[in-house]
Amino acid sequence: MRIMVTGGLGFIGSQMVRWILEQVPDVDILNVDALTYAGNPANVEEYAHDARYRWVQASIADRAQLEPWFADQAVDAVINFAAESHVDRSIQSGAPFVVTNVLGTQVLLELARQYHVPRFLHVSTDEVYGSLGPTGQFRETSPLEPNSPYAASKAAADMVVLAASRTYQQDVVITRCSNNYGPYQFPEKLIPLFVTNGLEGRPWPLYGDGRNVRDWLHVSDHVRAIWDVLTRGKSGQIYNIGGHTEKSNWEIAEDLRAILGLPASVVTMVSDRLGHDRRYAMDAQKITKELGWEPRIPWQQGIRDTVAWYQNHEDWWRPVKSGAYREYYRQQYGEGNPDSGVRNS
Ligand code: NAD
Ligand code: TDX
Repeated sequence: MRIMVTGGLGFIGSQMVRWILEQVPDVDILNVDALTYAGNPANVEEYAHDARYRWVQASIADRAQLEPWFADQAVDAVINFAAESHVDRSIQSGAPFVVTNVLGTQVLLELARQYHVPRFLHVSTDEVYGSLGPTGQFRETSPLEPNSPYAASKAAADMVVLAASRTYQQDVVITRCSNNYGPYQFPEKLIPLFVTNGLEGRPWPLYGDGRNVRDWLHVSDHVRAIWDVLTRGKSGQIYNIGGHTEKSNWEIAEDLRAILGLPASVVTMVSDRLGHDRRYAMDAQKITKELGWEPRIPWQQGIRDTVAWYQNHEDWWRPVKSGAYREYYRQQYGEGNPDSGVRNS
């Protein structure tokens, strides 16, 4: 079986590549990744010389670059992770989000249809549903009410995918997951930013009043859910994935402070993110009832292991934070997409 994974040099995509190569017999992977600022070949370096793995540097929005890979290889399934994924960057500059997340998904879908790929799994997010008040949960039938430019581009992509199912009966499935955490997450996102800042003796910028709530899931539970949906999900369906672990950003900071042994003064309240969604919470009963999936890694264990991973992998995150890794790969391969240049400190 040949699986095309897009965005497989990023945080979740690289975990998917690893999971498949470790768990699934007789499989090979074509990793289509443009190598933007968020893509890092070091995330899957143990497979660089594995005959079952191949990385193709291409943008999913570039039909001419992509088509030969569909034409030459019999692809059995596409898993589409490739995206511009950071909300703060989308607030600075939305156009790359529309190009990759919307146009890229459309181009990929068309090629998958043209070359008769039996299944297309699109990786979406809870952010497409918008923001909740203090109670309630998102269901698969909840309306799409995205607020950030990032979330709007992801919601548009979901519409494009569902339209392909309804118009052409293309075999597609969509997963919508809550916030992920774990190893190899780019240190612009809350948890790796705070952990690595803590290790560097730098402050933790907490947006607004720090009471915004997210539902956290370990990345390895997410990729196992994606595999379950890819192999056993019903065509044309959407599956919510969640961790049953709602935490305010303030609570996350408290948990990380306790693990790292840092004083309360590390937290610096800063101005709020524009249009900051207040709360996300997922009702994931459908995937549990239909496919038997449930999260396995409890928060307390997952977050301790994650902090330990960053403590033990300074060789990974220091070059990422300094930008040195980008210079190295840019010299070797060039770069797929322009970087909007936004940096967290
Ligand atoms: P990431 O930013 O870590 O990785 C994105 C990858 O996509 C990078 O390797 C990048 O080089 C690649 N890429 C970007 N533009 C591309 C293009 N035009 N063509 C080919 N490759 C391109 O993102 P992530 O956190 O791993 O998220 C992966 C997917 O999961 C995204 O679709 C995101 O919306 C979704 N998601 C993420 C979370 C989360 O908490 N991180 C939660 C739910 C859903
Ligand atoms: O420095 C920070 N300070 C802070 O208070 C950062 C980077 C974030 N935050 C807050 C904003 C959010 O309420 O922490 C929360 C989490 O922020 P992010 O890590 O940027 O994630 P979020 O905006 O929730 O989006 C993530 O989950 C859904 C992923 O980045 C998306 O790709 C995914 O779709």
